[in-house]
Amino acid sequence: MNPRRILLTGAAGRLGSLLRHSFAGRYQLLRLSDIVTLGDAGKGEEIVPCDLADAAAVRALCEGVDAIIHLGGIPYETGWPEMLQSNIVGTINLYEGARRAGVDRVIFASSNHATGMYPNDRTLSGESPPRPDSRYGLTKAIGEDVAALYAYKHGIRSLCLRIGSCLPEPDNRRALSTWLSHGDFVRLVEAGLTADYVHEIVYGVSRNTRSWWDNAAAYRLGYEPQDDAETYAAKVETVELATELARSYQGGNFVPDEFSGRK
Ligand code: NAI
Ligand code: 15L
Repeated sequence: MNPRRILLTGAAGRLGSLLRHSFAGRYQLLRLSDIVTLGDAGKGEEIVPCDLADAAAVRALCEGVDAIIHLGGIPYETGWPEMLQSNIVGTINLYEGARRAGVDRVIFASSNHATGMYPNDRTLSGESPPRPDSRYGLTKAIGEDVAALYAYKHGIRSLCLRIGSCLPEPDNRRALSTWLSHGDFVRLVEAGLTADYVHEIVYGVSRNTRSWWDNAAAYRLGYEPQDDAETYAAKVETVELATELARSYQGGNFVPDEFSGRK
């Protein structure tokens, strides 16, 4: 299926702006939503401001689209109340809105921080159970389960992307493993918009030589990454994270923050 009407949440953010730019003029409708300002609507765009924590508003937001790319939420560690509202309640509202509106598919921006407490010498896949490194990572693990509920019980195709580090270039040694180039991010979302699946969890990562993640499931969906962080190795290999804990676990700097466990 080729969706024609797409809702993009978190559209004002870093990744949302990237997709807005890449998708401009390519779909019958690109509905852009965020709690912060999005500027003027371009051709084929519709701007619908919305707080994801507002169930009624999210229900209306989901009406009349075929596919949703759900990027909206807080992308860093903060307190429970904010995490609960924007990331957990927000994602539940989004899937419930999608169900009521009969939306075909949702692509959910999960994060590598859902599995950040695995050490760097482990190779993971989308089937690896969560080991969140933070409240933030836990909200993403919960989002993956919300996606499973609505996929298997309500028939909404759900693709969860455990995104690594989506940056113009890798900026440190860790990112040589976790980098997702901007071009590959767009390619991964494009694959998710057309592929056939029920519920899949894959990593959002480029074809990095040093990747910690086996992304065969994403390749089966048609994702063909074209970039490898190794191209930048000479530039960033010596740029190390500050602590031993951050260097040892996949979650990097999220791990030492508030850490009180076994070293
Ligand atoms: P961002 O912070 O630039 O964009 C997120 C957007 O969500 C913001 O524009 C914000 O206003 C909006 N938002 C926050 N709370 C909201 C609410 N209650 N209602 C409506 N909108 C709300 O973050 P970025 O980097 O673009 O990330 C997009 C998504 O991808 C996030 O869900 C993030 O957790 C995930 N992700 C991003 C990674 C990256 O490398 N940038 C890595 C892993 C996951
Ligand atoms: C994330 O989930 C964050 O949203 C992003 O800002 C980066 O920290 C990224 O993970 C990462 O792990 O590099």
